Amino acid sequence: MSVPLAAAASVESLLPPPWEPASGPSGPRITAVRPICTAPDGIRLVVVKVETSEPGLYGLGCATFTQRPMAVVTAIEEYLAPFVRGRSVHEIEDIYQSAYVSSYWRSGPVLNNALSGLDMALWDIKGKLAGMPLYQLFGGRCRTSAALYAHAAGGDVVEVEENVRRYQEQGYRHVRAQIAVPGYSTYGAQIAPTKAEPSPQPLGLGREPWSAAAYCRLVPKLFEHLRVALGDEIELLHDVHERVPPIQAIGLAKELEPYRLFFLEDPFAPEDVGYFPLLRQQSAIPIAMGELFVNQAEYVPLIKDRLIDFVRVHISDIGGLTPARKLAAFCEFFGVRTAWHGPGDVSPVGHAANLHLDLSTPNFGIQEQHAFPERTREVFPGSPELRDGALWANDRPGLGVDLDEEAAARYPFPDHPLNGAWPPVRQIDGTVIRP
Ligand code: GCO
Ligand code: MG
Repeated sequence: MSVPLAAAASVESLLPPPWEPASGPSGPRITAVRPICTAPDGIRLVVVKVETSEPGLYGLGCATFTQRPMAVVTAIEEYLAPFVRGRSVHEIEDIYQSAYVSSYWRSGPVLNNALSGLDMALWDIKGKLAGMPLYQLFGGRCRTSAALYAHAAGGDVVEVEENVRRYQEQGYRHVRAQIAVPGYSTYGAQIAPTKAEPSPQPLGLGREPWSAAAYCRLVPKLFEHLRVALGDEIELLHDVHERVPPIQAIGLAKELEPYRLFFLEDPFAPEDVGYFPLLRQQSAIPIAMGELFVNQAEYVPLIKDRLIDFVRVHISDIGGLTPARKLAAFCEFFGVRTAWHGPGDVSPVGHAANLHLDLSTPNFGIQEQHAFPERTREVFPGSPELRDGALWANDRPGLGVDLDEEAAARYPFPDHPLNGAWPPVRQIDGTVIRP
């Protein structure tokens, strides 16, 4: 739509689009799009509430980018809310398409998270209007619940083994195993230094360094131990978290192959995806990739060339359910399975969005679990239930999760000058490496 500059100053002149009557059967209209910040479990969560002209009708969406939450809040308040106020709640696809390109320079985690908050909330509203849980609108369930993988970690192989067993006793059949590397910082085992409250520090001081070589020597020993100790049944997973130089990651994949992992996650950083064809030639280890991708163009080559087996998509980072549904369908045609990102920095609203796709997507692979602590459940009544190593949806319309705003306000973001930003991870010589 070409709008003269003077006219562009008035939102009314842009809305509604020509085919949408100003009132009548086009249904409820968006009256407000509000970011709500809360940290019941110490993790900074951003959830969007979309309010409508129909009393009591609202939707919720996850917009959590925990390392840059206030940038997302600004994008919502200053740009997205004025852009969609007055629109009919029914036009999800058109709202997604027009909001996506309204910045001209598009995508990226800040804008996509803002868009996701709006998009998921509109799907939530659509489900409420239809009186159906979202998995019904998405075509109905193909399974009763979504199999979960839990995170087991430890300071040595025996401790990791004990923690895997603990999850097996609770009914889990899939467990991710991470081990601390003595003397070094590691992703996923120990009090994760990358997530500790940061303090600006001079080179190399204040925390343990990272060593790719020490890590790559230890991880095959962990999985050898686990296979011998635990037998063949248990499905084991591992997250490299992009920390290793590409050729060492290829070597690691080859060494891990005999232990039959369910998947090896993020062997390369997004910047190094050119290595996937080489990895594929050398190892049949199943690969999960993509939690750091923020643009559809990053997935397409890896899927169409059959270079990965699972997509690890952080749904709010790609803009919400609208793009995620298309991506899942694209994956189906190439035999790639879904493994939506589900750590603690996805709100229960986001976990519910994952779950409704898990239930209705034929090419579902596995769901990452996060056990919501009591305080998070207090803020988000209706959060999906974890039972027997699986995630279960309730039968409420829409996403099925609510937000108690008074409770949310009791848990403000932790007060810290960096407000969620990660401190650097460094090699022994002080060089910063990917987290
Ligand atoms: C995973 C992850 C996460 C991320 C975190 C970043 O669960 O696979 O890699 O733990 O590190 O979500 O904020
Ligand atoms: Mg990961």
